[in-house]
Amino acid sequence: MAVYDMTSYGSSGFIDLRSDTVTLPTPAMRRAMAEAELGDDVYGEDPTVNRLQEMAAERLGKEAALLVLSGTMGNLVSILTHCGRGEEAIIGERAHTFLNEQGGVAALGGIHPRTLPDLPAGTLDLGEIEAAIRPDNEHFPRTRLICLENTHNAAGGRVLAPEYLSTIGALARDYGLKLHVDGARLFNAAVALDVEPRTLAAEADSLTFCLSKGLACPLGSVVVGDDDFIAEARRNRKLVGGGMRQAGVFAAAGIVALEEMVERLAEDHHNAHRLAEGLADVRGIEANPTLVETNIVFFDLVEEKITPAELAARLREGGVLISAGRARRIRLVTHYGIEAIHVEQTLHAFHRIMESS
Ligand code: TLP
Repeated sequence: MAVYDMTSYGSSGFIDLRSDTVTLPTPAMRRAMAEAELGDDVYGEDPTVNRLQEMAAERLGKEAALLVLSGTMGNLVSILTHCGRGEEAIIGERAHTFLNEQGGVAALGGIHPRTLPDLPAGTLDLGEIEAAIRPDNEHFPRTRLICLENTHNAAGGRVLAPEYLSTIGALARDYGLKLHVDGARLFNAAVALDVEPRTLAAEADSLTFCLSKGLACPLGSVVVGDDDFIAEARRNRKLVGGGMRQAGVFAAAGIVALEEMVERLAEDHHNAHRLAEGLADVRGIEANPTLVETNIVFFDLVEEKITPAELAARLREGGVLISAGRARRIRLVTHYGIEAIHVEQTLHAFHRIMESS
């Protein structure tokens, strides 16, 4: 059920499937933002930020939490906190932190990423991780960290289950390593698996989740961990310019998100599944609905007479926005702002374009 009024939702008027980052704050968020009690958060005195951090720590089953500006900042600050210069982090070669964060951990932290192939389910192979852990030898960087992503964006929003996370957590402990989870869409994973978010955070020494994706806040992510980790992460947040003052203006939206926006993610997952099902019937397109676990759908444009850019341009004329570069594998994302009717309209536009090409 929609909790917003489409006439006042967004300004583009498009069915925007480029990302769940395009979501706009709900009316309740806007009200909470306008009315938020504020203070200087560098002094730790913003009551709204403090409340959001307490709620987040509690929901994720950790001692403490830290509000940051973005998922990228949350991952950077976390990895800087775990690893020193010249130390190594094991990470998937299609992980957002490796692919899409400008190599910030190397550029700003001198941290050496050791990449491994991500498996189709968004996991890293246990044996490959173990083989990548460096022995103590002066030739090698020291391995400090394993990074996972849940849900895994480039794998198509696949979820990492608690059993897998336990196995990797145990491996990390055996070797004295830390585990960081990029949980930009952790709440999508929790809803899809029907588990408490804390179950998916239990093995992580640090975890970042985003408020500004499916949860529809205008900005913000939260890092959770134990008290010592968060104290150090707070220093690193300041180092990268992320010390904020009256940040309660957007933390207030985060509180509404945690209270009101989590359960409705199931609707996005349902819409994504229906979208993939419909796309599987479109000529010139291959899609597999059985792989859709959350709000991300990938499809392959196998019809060679049309390029991804042409498809995007023609969909745009039909009122649908998608992100398409050169790759014939294209991502669509459902979110607060996409209703069942928009999925049907999108499928209609696909049929029209592909059947005339
Ligand atoms: N992902 C964005 C783009 O950067 C690709 C998107 O549209 O999906 N971790 C994961 C798994 C992400 O998907 C993203 C954003 C981030 C971290 C970074 O979050 P922000 O954009 O808040 O820095």
